[in-house]
Amino acid sequence: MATVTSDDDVLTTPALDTEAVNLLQMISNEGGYAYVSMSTRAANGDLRAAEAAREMAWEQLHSGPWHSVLPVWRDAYSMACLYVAKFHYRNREFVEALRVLDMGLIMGGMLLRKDLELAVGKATERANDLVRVSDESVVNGGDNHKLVTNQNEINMIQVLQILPKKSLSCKLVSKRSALSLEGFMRDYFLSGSPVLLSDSMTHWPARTKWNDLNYLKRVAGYRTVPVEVGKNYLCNDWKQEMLTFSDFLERIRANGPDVPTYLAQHPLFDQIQELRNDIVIPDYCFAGGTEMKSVNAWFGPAGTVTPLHHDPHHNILAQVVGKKYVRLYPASLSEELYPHTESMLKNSSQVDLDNIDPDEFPKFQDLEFMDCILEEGDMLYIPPKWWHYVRSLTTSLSVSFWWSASPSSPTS
Ligand SMILES: O=C(O)CCC(=O)C(=O)O
Repeated sequence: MATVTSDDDVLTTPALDTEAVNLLQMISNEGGYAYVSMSTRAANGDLRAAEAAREMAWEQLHSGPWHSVLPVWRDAYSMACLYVAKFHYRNREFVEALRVLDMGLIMGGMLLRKDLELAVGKATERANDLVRVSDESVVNGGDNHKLVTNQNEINMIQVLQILPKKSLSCKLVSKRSALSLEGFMRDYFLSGSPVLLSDSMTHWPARTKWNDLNYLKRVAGYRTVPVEVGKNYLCNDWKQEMLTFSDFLERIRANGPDVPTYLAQHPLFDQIQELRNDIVIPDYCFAGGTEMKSVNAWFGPAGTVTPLHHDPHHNILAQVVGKKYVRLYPASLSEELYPHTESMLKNSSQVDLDNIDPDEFPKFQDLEFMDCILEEGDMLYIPPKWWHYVRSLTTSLSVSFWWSASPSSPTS
């Protein structure tokens, strides 16, 4: 008897169907004959061949620095992920399919992105349907489902013991409530001065939704995300891992004595549409004839540290859940901040603010800085090239918006 396959059992991949022949030709041109052979077998439903093709593309992605990887290999990786996911989906292994699709979204190219997104939508729906019947992962009762509660109120005496020396004793970043775009341009953007902007994100759905573990698990629990584990990216024991968002949230909740797990500088909102719908690009990011460069998530437990560094873009760092301490030094003090000399780390300071060595870095000692505590609902404007050090004081979910001003803007 012939097996009947309904549309529901198949992941449709319109872009892959149209682009496969061309893409395989381009991969052949780069000498990827083994990949082409495996991928052709994968298209006929051979899982092992699909896994092998994915492995081959993965090796290519890791064959040198990221910027030197040929874009065709990123598309090849997405292609193989789609073949593997199609197989799992047909077998009703929806969580497994999602894991592979997310890897395609995170590591793959743009050519087949629409297919990956379409497939994620279908697989998420099917995975949630299965779980709705018996949901054991939902956290019930009281405040248990909250990431941050009133009990997490910070004690300033304790906080000052954790923060770098002299914190909150110099100049505080000025704070403005519900500042207009014109006011922002006139008083801060044009002069390149930091400002703390309060009461400008009350309308974000994220402000009411993201402090709820049940919500986050429901919309993103099965999704795979890259996280950083270790004191910070300048330390030797620092590493990256891939985790499901659910497992990541559990780690945040457990936040034991070990080193923190930080979902840092990840374009989560390109990956997870439901979370994208919860945030709003602040009007301030339209200052200067904008080009949006990236919107990144910074999610983690208390105690994450982003060491002193600077970025080339204008930045609004929006605090959705929890609190962070931020310290800022102007670009004019760069020399006294001892930037690393290797090209990859040139934008990071050698000075560890949590353990300053005055003999090694004598010029650093008496530098003036500005700092602030970024409270839930606050946004901090960090002008381009301003050095910043950030430490989370509670579990914290923040979003950064990086943009560049048009070349004709006085601040570009
Ligand atoms: O929140 C953090 O830990 C760091 C944020 C940051 O460095 C940025 O937005 O550029």
